[in-house]
Amino acid sequence: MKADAAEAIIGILEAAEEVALTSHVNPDGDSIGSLLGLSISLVALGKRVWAAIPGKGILPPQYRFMPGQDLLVPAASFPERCPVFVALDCGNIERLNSLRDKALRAERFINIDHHLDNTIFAQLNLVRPDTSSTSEIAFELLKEARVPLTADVAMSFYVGLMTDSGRFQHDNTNAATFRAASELVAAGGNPHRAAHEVYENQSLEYMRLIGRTLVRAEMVPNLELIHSYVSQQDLAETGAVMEETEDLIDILRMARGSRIAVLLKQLEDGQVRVSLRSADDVDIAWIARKHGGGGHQRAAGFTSPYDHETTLRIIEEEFRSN
Ligand SMILES: [Mn+2]
Repeated sequence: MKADAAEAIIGILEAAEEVALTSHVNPDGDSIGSLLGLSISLVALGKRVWAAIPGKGILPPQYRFMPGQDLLVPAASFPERCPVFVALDCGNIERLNSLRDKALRAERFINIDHHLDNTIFAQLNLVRPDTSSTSEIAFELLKEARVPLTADVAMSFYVGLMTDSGRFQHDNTNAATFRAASELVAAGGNPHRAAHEVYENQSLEYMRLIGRTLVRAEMVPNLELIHSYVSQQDLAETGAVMEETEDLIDILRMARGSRIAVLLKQLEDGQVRVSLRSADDVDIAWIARKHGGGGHQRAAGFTSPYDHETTLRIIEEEFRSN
């Protein structure tokens, strides 16, 4: 851990009486896990905490078992000028969505993240791309501050590690990830419950959506690229909600012969959210960056103003000309 940034952040959090914390818009398990784990800890230390998911503020259904979610408040209820504002798992400031301006107005603006392409947008930036997850960084931070780890906090961070490491299978998983996971489980994190709630407790509506998405999947053999899409009509007809589709891309990318997976999700406003995954040595982050998004070398995304067919054509062209 970058000692100076971590130390400075610990000092600020220890001194603070009020802290605002946020995940990124359309939050994943790591963003939520780090948000809830830190929020529970700060409340236990007697701080006034504002914790929110920016944008629509919806906690995805597969995370509704998580401790600390009663601490979540609407993003709009954040004070105009927060004494301390902590952005979690946000690679760039746009990920703060509706909370961007309040973050910039905060007296102290802190960025805790593990994305390689983090734009270092805050006053204090603790960015560790060598770490499995933001939850792992938050866990290390609390350890360094000698804050006691409760079972609820351990469970929150464990969910972050589990989801961002792809159940300890992605290439960001190393001995340090398992050491952190081991400590979290020893402190009360429950691996069986976490896996069951997040991965094996899907709605039948979402399972039907998975079916549709796989039925229409297509392979572009010369690019070793598999793609599919989800439309608003699919959501309406199956009854699934977009927030529960986080792992859909990981099902798509299992197909033999694919080294790149592209999932296009039509948003309510007609824009298309693009998720990209790749295998081995294929870097896909550059495409996401080029189109205003970001992410990791093998897991990235961006939002496209075009429909899914045009967006797919653009992506294929990028790979062909690269
Ligand atoms: Mn993350």
